[in-house]
Amino acid sequence: MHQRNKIILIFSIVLMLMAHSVNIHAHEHKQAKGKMVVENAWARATFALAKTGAVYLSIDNQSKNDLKLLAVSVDTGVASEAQLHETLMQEEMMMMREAEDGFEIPSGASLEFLPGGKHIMLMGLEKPLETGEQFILSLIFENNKVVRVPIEVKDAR
Ligand SMILES: [Cu+2]
Repeated sequence: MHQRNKIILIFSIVLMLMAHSVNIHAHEHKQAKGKMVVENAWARATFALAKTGAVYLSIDNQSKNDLKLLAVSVDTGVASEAQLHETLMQEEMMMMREAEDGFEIPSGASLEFLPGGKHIMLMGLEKPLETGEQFILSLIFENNKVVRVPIEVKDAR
C-alpha cells in the first residue's frame, strides 16, 4: 500500500472512532440527566442588520424531579446576551419582557418556547443568523445543571 493511502486509511479510522465515542458520550449524558428531552430547537433566520434574534425549543421533563430553568447563555461570538422572555397582552398590545425568575418545569410537564409565546431572545447579535447555520445554546438549570443544545437556524415560518 502506498504511504499516502495508508495515512488516509488511518485518518478515516480515527474519525470513525471519534464519531463513535461522541455517540456513546451523548447517550450516557442523556441518561445521567434523568430523562429530560430537549426537542424542536431552532432559531429564526434574521435580516442582515438585525440586532436581536429568537430561539425556540421545547423541554420535556420526564424525570421524577421538578426542574427549574434559570437562564440561558450563548457564546459571545453569537450574541452578547441571551434572555428568557415571555409575551403578554397589555391593552391589546403584545408585549414581551424578561422572565427574570426563570421557568418551572414540574415533573411530567413540558416547557415550550414557540413563536408568539415564550421565547429565548438573543440580544446584541454579532452577525445575522443565516439559514443552515448552527450554534450552541446553554440551558442553565437549578443545581448548576447546564445542558448544551445545538440550535439550527431556519427560515421564518
Ligand atoms: Cu423577546
